[in-house]
Amino acid sequence: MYIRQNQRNLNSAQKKRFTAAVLELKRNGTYDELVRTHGKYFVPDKDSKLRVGHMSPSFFPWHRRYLLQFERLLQGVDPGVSVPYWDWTTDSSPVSSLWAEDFLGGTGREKDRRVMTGPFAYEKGNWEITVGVTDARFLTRNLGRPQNPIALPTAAELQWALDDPAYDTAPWDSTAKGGGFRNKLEGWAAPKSERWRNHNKVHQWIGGHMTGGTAPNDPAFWLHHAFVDLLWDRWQLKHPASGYLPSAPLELGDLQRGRVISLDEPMPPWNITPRDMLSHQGVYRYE
Ligand SMILES: [Cu+2]
Repeated sequence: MYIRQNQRNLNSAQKKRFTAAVLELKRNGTYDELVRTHGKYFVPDKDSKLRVGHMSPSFFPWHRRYLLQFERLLQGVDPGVSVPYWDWTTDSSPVSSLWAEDFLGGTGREKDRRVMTGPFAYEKGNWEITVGVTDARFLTRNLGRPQNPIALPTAAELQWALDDPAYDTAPWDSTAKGGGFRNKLEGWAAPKSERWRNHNKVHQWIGGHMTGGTAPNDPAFWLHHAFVDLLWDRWQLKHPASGYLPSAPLELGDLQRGRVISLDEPMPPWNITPRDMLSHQGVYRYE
């Protein structure tokens, strides 16, 4: 049992150990394997394929398993490291300590969004983008999107998702606008005036690599998704009578049959079901 800490409480030695372990995974090639996995399972709901990681109920359990894989690799490098979480409702500024030189580095420069500071700056020589490359091989960010400003989700916006007692609702995709905690927190359910909510809005606020299927190219991905993972706990605590849905494979004739994962079906690429991921007790806890 280990602890996942709020990133704002890490001391400089802990930040150093985390980023050093991440850089080692990059160096030995396993980091880019992880990025490839995320890209491969980034299936939008206009495709009629299985959606396991996004726009579907298994968004939470799939990412929980994915983060655990990353964390096990980190701990293979340094057993004292775990994934910190970033509470974006409180650390909501582009100048918060998260984005400092000694941790993730800051926003990209204006010209080409290239991250110039911190351990993942291209110039440091340790962070070349190799998966999902468009043209440039440097990490890009555009924190807060100054030319078309976007704010991080507020506590009230987050609460709106947490208050929904239904885990998810048909049609179990990005259009499940009637409600459901999953779609409200993943962030597709939004009023017309606003395109993004919660989790999706955070990806947009960071910008650059974080806005695409190979978002884990930016190590900020893990801290963001650790908070999303914590929020799943918070929702479970608030709604003890609610559970993962759909609880059984969808009926014959349902257009989403074969495209979403129900409670006891395995989530590729692993032989792990949502039920296996409902709790992380005994493995880690949030502090
Ligand atoms: Cu995400």
